[in-house]
Amino acid sequence: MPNASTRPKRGRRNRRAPREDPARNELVSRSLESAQQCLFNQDYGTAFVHYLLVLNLAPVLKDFASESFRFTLFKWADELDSLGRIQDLFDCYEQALELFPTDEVIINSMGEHLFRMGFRDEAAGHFHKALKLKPDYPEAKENFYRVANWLVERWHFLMLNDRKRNHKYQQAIQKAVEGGCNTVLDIGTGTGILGMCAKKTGAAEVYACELSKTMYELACEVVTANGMNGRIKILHMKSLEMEVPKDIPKRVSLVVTETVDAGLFGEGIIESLIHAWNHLLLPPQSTQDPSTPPSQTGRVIPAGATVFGMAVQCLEIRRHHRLCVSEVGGLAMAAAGELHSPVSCSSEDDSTEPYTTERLSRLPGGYTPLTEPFNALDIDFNNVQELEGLCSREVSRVRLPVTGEGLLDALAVWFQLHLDQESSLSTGPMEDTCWEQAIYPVQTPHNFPLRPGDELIVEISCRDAYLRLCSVAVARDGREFRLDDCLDPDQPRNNPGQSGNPKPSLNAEAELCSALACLGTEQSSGPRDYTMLECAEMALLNNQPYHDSFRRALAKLITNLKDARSVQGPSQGEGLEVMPLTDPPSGPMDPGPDPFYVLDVSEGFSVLSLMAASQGQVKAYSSVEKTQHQAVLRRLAKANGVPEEALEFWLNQVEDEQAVLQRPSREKLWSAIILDCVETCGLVRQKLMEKATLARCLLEDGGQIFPERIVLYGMLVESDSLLLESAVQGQEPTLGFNIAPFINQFTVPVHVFLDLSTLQCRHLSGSVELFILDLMNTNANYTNRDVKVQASASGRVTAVPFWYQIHLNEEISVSTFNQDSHWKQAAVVLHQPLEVREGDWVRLAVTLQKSSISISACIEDEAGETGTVDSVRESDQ
Ligand code: 44T
Repeated sequence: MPNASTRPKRGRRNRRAPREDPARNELVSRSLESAQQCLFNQDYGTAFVHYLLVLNLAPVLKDFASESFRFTLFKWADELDSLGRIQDLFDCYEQALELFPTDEVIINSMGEHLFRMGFRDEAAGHFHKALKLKPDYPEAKENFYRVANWLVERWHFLMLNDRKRNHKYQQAIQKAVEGGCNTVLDIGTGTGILGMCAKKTGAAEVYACELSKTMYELACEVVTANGMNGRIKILHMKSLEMEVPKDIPKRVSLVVTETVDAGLFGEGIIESLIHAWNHLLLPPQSTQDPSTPPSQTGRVIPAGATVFGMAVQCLEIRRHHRLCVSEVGGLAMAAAGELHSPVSCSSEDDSTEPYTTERLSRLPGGYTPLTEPFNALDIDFNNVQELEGLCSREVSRVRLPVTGEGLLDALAVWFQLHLDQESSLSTGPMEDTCWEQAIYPVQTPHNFPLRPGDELIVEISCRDAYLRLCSVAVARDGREFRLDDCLDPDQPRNNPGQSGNPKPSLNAEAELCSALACLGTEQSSGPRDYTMLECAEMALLNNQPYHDSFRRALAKLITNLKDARSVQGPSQGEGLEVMPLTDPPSGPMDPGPDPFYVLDVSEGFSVLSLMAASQGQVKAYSSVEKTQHQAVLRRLAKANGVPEEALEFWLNQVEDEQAVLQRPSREKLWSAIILDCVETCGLVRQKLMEKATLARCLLEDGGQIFPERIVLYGMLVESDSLLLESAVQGQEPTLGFNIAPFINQFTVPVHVFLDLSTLQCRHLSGSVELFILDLMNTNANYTNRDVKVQASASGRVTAVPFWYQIHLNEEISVSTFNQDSHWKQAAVVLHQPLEVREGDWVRLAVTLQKSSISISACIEDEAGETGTVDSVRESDQ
């Protein structure tokens, strides 16, 4: 295979013996022929080698062969990928890029492979490069926007826009530096802001470390742009890897850090500070000898934190973490067994997180406090013994008086960060803060209503450096009822006398009885068996209107198809009660009517295939992949009287070569194909239209794709909060530093995972149809559309949130914007706000390229025409 080292020689030979070399020409043309033949035979590996040879020997053919070469490369790369030959895969891309160094398609595709393999930074670099080469290249744009969110998380913008927070940190640092702490280390510097504060206030030496490559590079750019290059030493490493004198010459007198997440410890601050105290900081000020000057002692900003918790009832949290319905789309759910979200503080399972995060004040439907906020923990970051002892501390139990009535859905947690003795920041739900709160959901499947007079017993511990809060029991009428069966029953209790009594009191009310019927008191059988569903999968399963719509639409289709068959005359075995659910070519035993074939290609866990199978005379194919999820569907099938053979998991058969393509075989085609068209985040699924085109070719006459059509709706809004998380706002420098232009390179125009019902915004128009995607007739689709919308109020249009009406058939549709939805909404944030007056007509130019939407907005003049340059106020994204 030619490689870089052979090229100079080729170059020299080319000069001496150019084109007419007949032997070479012969080789080129034979290789080209072989390449084409191999391509035709789908032998991509050999085709690729031939193409490499051809194009290295005859670069003039590059234009002619580039398309086939790329095609071959991508096919071969996919094969190498599935074979796990990762090094070979990247070698192929390197070779391809030697031939086509500025080919944005190859660069972008290599980025996609890198991304899939978890090399996000490198992937982002490729997408960025592809985009620079071709700024309107939709795939690269979409990819870059997707990774930008990962690389520079949105909270960076929120934090930099939070002036109160910036000033408090600045003041605390200034006071410490002026008080004598003159050597500083900024752990997790992000954009470099706290390190720059320390330098500006006169610290002699400032060091900063940052583990993210993108953020490290950004910090270097920012520090240079602010004239501090060489005056702050930035290291691309995790603080835990830093050593004195290898990375910094000597121990520092001040560590500043904001490596805290909504749950305080999730960014590893405990570990980082223990390490810093042991290896990077000067010894702390001793209480015996408080006269040691600050320059010779160590301290940390923030100095400590107080963690608060509160029990809440919240339907929105509940429906994302546990099953709330007993029936879904006509299927009884009891047989599903226990279903959990992957958020659990009691589980030992590595795939679970102890908490998730939400901004409580913006949760749709709100929340009801069931207890007063309680103090869960106090921690002193300047006391290394306390930090070290945290994880070995006994589990502490607190008894909280219940003050509100309702179901216990979660413990919400927030904290006060004490920057120093005088100043602190709070992340509480009642504050005007950009912070989210940590949510520890309760996953017990029982509905146990708490009421004033009860006591909630919560255990607080610190394991794997995470703070864990677990509601374990409720005390009522002198008895304790366990909430968490996952506790080890063999472990001694603090008060075995009470909780050891297995019998609940006899005078309990009906409500309590039913709740207790399923509540183990002490006879818990140890860790229960449960199946894990992602939060969005859980919310989907709880979405009854969605499943009911599908049930009706499927029933209607099957009825129509049955009618059509009866008009066409009886087919083999028609009318028999028993349906044959063996594969169609199953031979002479096949007595019943042909089943209808339904394929569900939804991503993740979906019961739609089972719902289809439960219609009778249907053979359904599910795309559910996880063995545990398949087991749930099998259990549900059995319990709901669906014959085992009526439901198949086609992904199980992929290895069985052609199995997928053969089904349904004979002349049969699919009666229905269910496509999962909108992602939970609020975007159209990638490659949806390609899938629809393919699906349409596989349908029988009268068959249907679900959904058949999607209509995109949007509205004009003025939302400052969307702006705050999309870019550093305003012309003013951040704390006097020039940061915005650098971080704002990572601004993305489309925001996802929004809750439009609670988004802080003013509506400046009603909702308007933006776009139609016709899945049954993909040729009818367009990529651009101009939409006129009239402003219903004056204001600044900063964004166009959008959502979908998903039409299953002519009559039945579901919206991605309603309170039961498992979907969130998305919004295009305009590059520049557009001033509108009530009654103005705004023209939105909507583009949907691939699955990425872009919208630009401008005012139309009174005649309804787009105005002249002067009269048009224009904004695009
Ligand atoms: N998010 C807050 C968490 N790092 C902030 O790479 C608040 C979330 C949030 N570098 C909504 C609102 C808000 N050594 O760039 C990151 C990270 C880096 C380290 C070197 C270490 N030991 C670490 C640990 C982390 O520090 C930076 C900041 S972490 C802050 C997390 C507005 N949602």
